[in-house]
Amino acid sequence: MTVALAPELTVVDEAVATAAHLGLTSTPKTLPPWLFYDEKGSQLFEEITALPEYYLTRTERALFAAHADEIFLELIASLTVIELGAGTATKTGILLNALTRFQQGVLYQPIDISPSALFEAHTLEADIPGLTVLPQTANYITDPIHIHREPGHKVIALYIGSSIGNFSPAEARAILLKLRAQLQPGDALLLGTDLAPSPSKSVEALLAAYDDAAGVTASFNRNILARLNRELDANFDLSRFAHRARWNSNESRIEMHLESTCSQTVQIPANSACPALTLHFAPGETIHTENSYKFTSASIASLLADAHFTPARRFTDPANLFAVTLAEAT
Ligand code: AVI
Repeated sequence: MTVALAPELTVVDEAVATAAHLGLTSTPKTLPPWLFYDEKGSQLFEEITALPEYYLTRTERALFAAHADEIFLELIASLTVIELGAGTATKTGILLNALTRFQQGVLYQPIDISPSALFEAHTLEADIPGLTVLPQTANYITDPIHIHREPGHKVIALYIGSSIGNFSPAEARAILLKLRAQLQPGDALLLGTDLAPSPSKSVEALLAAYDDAAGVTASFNRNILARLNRELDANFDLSRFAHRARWNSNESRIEMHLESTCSQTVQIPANSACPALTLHFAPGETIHTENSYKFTSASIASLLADAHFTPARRFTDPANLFAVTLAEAT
């Protein structure tokens, strides 16, 4: 007698499997950008931040170095600091260092989904005398945010690094509204945003930041498929997907895509979360992997107003590449 065996299902991270299934069965095909950030992708992103073409990180860092004192003097209050999506918090050290010169003892609460990034953020405590780090492992989009407010302190929430740019306008508004619900009038938000092209910022420079000569961003983009091969046993041939960065002027965003260079079929076997999937790609068909929105002073102001914040100070570099906005919760 032969016994029919059910096909063996691999046990996978269900969020990864479900997101891949949903995105790759959509028309046009998409993958959500949070899938970039496995261990390899996080390493590649760190490399991106040091690339000559990727001006965002170093420009924001320079703005912090130049204006940290003004930011804290503007607020004239004892402050408790929280940070959404803190990551390893390397740039934040500049701000925290400055704040410890204005007040005795600073409580810093980094919130991030990655425990290993928060471990790194915790090491700031050893470098900055007077700093106490209280990390919170949470997804600030889906999980509740808990703020520990010291008595008599205002809260300053940091949302920097242009992280807000990776969300649609509706999602960005929802994130800020959720944050605002945890704040009191008079609390503050420091928001880092990348800026739209202007007479001093060309579309070419913007595109180069997302398509660098060394090909690190291309590897970062393709790593999303490598991750699906590793974790879901998919059989994407990475050499058959070209990295594409496009400027979408109607939406004011850089889009990253992976373009199929030929007609091809890719399999994702059945797993504990999803049935098997056979994907067909036409030559030139793309998987849309990321949006990175670019702002103007008007679009920053209207995003803040929608979430009940009023801009108080705006800091930009001479070429208007990047903006750091200090806003007050109203
Ligand atoms: C994390 N985020 C702000 C980056 C950005 O610029 O949108 C992600 C990135 N994608 C390609 N290069 C960097």
